[in-house]
Amino acid sequence: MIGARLHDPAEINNAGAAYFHAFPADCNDNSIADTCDILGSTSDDCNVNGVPDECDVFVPGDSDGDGDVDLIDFAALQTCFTGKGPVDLSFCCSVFDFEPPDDDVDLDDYATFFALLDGP
Ligand SMILES: [Ca+2]
Ligand SMILES: [Ca+2]
Ligand SMILES: [Ca+2]
Ligand SMILES: [Ca+2]
Repeated sequence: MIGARLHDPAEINNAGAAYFHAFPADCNDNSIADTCDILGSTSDDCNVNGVPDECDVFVPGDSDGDGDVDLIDFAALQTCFTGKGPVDLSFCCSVFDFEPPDDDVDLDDYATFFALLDGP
């Protein structure tokens, strides 16, 4: 907070000013606003939720982080499908590399995904 008293030599009204500057969200504590992390490519945001992906908490199979495993996630799985790896998976695609993770999204992962599918 920065404050400045009004010019009030007689100190009649004892007025002042206060300014509050809220620091923008910085979930990864790198002293760069998260929106700047994403815009400047310091951080990826593969699920386009405005939160750097390293701060997102992903559930296996839930690529968009909305709490379900549905056909939207299935569409994402299809774009992530690699066949037998290992390959360098993006953060969003790594949610489809089910246990035991082996750095690919292949038919084994595909089968596990369908066991988790619970949404429309
Ligand atoms: Ca940040
Ligand atoms: Ca994100
Ligand atoms: Ca989902
Ligand atoms: Ca895999």
